[in-house]
Amino acid sequence: VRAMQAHLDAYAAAAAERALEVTQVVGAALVDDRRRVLVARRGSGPLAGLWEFPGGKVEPGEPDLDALVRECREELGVAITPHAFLGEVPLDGVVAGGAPGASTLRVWWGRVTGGELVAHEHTELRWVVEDELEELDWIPADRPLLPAVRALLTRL
Ligand code: 9L3
Ligand code: MG
Repeated sequence: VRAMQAHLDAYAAAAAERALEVTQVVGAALVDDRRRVLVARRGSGPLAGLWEFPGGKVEPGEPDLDALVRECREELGVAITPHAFLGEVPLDGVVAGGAPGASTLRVWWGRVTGGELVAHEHTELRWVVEDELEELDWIPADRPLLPAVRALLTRL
């Protein structure tokens, strides 16, 4: 009985820890030397067809910027150099693929520093100028970041 109680305690502790785990998502606003930013169209899932800044979920214990570099390598086939933090937006934890609770989408801007762009997970990649940003059909989470991205493109 004592062994079973210890087992149940451990199980409850692990479950409580999981419930507190928050899925963080990182995204990259990659710019080129012509004042354009890279946008990507999601190919599958509930957000299929919508545009986003490429990126994805941060793994447990992984630093945000490591996740950003990893996601760009996995999704786009390129090496990137992050330059500065652009902004963050709250995300529904369940929508983000994690436990209920507050998650965030954190976006940095940066540049492609190696490799050739290939859409490994998206249906389309496009370099757009500032004026083209608002009219795209965005994932709701990404739209609040557009003023910061537009300001960035203007001052590049
Ligand atoms: N998400 C929203 N905006 C973004 C990114 C990269 C991701 N710019 C949302 C979509 C998913 C969740 O975060 O619900 C996890 O992203 P992914 O791992 O499916 O790319
Ligand atoms: Mg992704």
